[in-house]
Amino acid sequence: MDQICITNLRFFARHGVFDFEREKGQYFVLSARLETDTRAAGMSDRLQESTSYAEVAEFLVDFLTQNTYQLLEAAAEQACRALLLRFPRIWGVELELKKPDAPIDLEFESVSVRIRRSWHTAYVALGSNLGDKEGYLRSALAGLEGDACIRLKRVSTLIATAPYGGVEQDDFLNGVCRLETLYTPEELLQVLHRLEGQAGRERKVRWGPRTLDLDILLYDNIIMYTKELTIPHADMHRRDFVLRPMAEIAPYVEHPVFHKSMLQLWQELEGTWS
Ligand code: A4P
Ligand code: MG
Repeated sequence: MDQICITNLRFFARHGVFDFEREKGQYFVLSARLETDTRAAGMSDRLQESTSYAEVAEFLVDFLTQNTYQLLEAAAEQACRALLLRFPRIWGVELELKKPDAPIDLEFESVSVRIRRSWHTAYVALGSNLGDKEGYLRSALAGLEGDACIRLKRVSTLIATAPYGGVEQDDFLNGVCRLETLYTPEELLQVLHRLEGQAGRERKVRWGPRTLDLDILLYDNIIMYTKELTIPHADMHRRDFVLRPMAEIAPYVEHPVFHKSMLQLWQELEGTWS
């Protein structure tokens, strides 16, 4: 992706673990690479189609002088988050925060923390088969939309589906959505669990009836398998109630393990792929 770079911006602030650092303050030096698409501005020569580096520089300095952190790690983390929330054209940022006068009794040029943070694209499956099914799904979507670190981009048609998995139960209402998020997969899962909790979800029977089930299907192109999380969702390629709505909103998105598009996986499941 294209980059707009700000190099060695110097400002006075009060970050540090020691009391004297927070009382006296010291100079910090910041560099940022803003990941954004500059093509439109490059062709039109209009600032409205880009992000003003002056505005970004002022925003970062204001943020880092108005807030105080013990650690460079925290200052960098929070500054990246604030920046990505404030400037919608910036997809990612690499930020280095240097402390040239860090309290170390040795000769050195500076110490620094450098991190890269960005938005991520995730697909989430929604399901309900108890009570006001549509109401539960709509409030879950509203909950996602209301979270500052999530941008809900697209929601599939909600479809009624027969229960899958061998447990005798009421029909489900299912759908999927595409979102952009600043959360890691683990943090996103926590948000989903919180929304399930708000819908009064009780975990009694595996694959059994539930007011609300929210599963992460895909998260960028990552493949992960931990005690907490399997991404891509381990069973998505066998589920019509996932692949049908995915084929609607993301037909050409590729499954990172099988290297097949959502449309192809769905057609294969239906037996119509030729
Ligand atoms: N977990 C691992 N990977 C993921 C992931 N990618 N996304 C872990 C979300 N969670 C993931 O889930 C148990 C644990 O799975 C989580 O704590 C998380 O750490 P759960 O929702 O608490 O338990 P569950 O309902 O027993 O399992 P699960 O896997 O959510 O159920 P399923 O597989 O989603 O099946 N039929 C139709 N037609 N439509 C449905 O929506 N849903 C189910 C539930 C069965 N049959 C259905 C439907
Ligand atoms: Mg689940």
